Amino acid sequence: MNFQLTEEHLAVQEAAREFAQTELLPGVIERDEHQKFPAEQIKKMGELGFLGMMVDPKYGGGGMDTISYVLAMEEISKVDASASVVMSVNNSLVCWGLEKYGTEEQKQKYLTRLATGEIIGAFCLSEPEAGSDATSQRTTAEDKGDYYLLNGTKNWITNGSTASVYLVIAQTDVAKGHRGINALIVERGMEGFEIGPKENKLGIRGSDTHSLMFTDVKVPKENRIGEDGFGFKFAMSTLAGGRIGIASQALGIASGAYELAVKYSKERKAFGVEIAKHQAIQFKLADMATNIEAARLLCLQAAYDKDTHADYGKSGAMAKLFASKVAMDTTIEAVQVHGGYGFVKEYHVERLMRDAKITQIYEGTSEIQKIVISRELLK
Ligand code: COS
Repeated sequence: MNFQLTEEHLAVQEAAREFAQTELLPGVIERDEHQKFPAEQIKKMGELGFLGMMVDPKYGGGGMDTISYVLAMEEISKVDASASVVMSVNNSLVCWGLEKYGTEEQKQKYLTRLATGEIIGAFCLSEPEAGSDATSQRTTAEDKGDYYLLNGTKNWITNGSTASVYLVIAQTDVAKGHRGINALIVERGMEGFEIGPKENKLGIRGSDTHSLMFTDVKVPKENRIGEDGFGFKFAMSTLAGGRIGIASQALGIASGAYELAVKYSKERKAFGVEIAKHQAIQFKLADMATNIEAARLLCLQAAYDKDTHADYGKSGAMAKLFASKVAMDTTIEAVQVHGGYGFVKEYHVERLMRDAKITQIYEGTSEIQKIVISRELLK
């Protein structure tokens, strides 16, 4: 076993840290408050290669491994989880899904621009009545010969109004159940495709979350990903990797809050000494650091499994389940360490606490992760 990061890994980590501190930190509080999408920052992230990190360079990507991606996600998420969810969706759901399962034409047409961040993508599975129960798709993609007629509504779609390319999961043949589901590439601007109002969220408020409506949208057959009926497996397989991204996001939210708590506890005095000298604070920091280290190891394990072509369904689900709990627990404690200052926006930890919650919900709730893990255990 070798726990040593390579020179390349350390360089990626440093570049992400530098970017987060210099480009994302200024304005993060205001973007959260006003629900402002970090458009300029996302553009720069694309230019720096953070939006297509693992994509083959021949399609415009960085050709990096999943470990690099985890390290970068942690650094970006320490500061701005609204930016890191864009990064996670574009890298692990959209780019990875297209590179793994798309045709050469689809890759040339879409992946090359998505990997460089020239455009960003969205992944559209959730519906008003299909979140965890992902096979219950009400959105239909009726087979009309050389095109699909797409009708339905998708909910809570990250990059909802900023994406140019949407991977949409829809039911073609109800009788075939999950084997009758397809994944279609839908372009922004296709006739009948409407973007609904922006969600007013508890956390990741800078990210752009919308419902989407499709009314008789004609999607050409060549925009289907994989064979007819492959859509559900496409979604499951893609989400398995997506969970490593969200686990790393949760890890970053936790480590960001922890670093702020350490800093504050060395500055703030109570009863004549820095609060870091009180055991009540020391024990909190010890718990936070231990949990974060364990979450980081689970994230890196899942990334390593993916990079070595081992099965990463279970390790990715474990990483997400654990890291998202650590994010929640750590941010709550970081607010506590900050006392009254933790409750106001200027100190960042209340935002991180609000941001943490979504990591236990999206890309499979914690309860879904337990289903995935226990099924693997009992196979
Ligand atoms: N990769 C590839 N295929 C997979 C897979 C994976 N990781 N997981 C499941 N599949 C396949 C199965 O092999 C099965 O195919 P066959 O019937 O041809 O063998 C098919 O998908 C259905 O799998 P399963 O029977 O396990 O489906 P269930 O309906 O029991 O659902 C859960 C399984 C609950 C795990 C799934 O619905 C799920 O992950 N739900 C959460 C979805 C989610 O993350 N929603 C959030 C929205 S995105 S923000």
